[in-house]
Amino acid sequence: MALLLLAAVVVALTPVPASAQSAGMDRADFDSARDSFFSSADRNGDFALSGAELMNAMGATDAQIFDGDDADGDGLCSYSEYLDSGDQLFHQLDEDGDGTLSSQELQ
Ligand SMILES: [Ca+2]
Ligand SMILES: [Ca+2]
Repeated sequence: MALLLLAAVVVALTPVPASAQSAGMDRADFDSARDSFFSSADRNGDFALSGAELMNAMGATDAQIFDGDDADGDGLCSYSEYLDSGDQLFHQLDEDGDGTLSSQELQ
């Protein structure tokens, strides 16, 4: 499960104007949302997210890096692992495969 990415998408949707939200989110919106989540979460700038950085970013008291976000099992979600799990998440969410996440698909 790419819960990390799902959280990023939800966070990114919050400031979107109602009109854009009802139209959904295309791949470019999704990519920019996940990039901005990653750069704000990566406090030490090593292009990898640790459990502690995730806790900060998600405002959680307990957070783990999930298997889907840490493919090589080193305990860090690197930027390339983050991108891979983002690709999987996008395809999972895009149920009709039109390349856009509608507001229904995001719920
Ligand atoms: Ca890793
Ligand atoms: Ca779609």
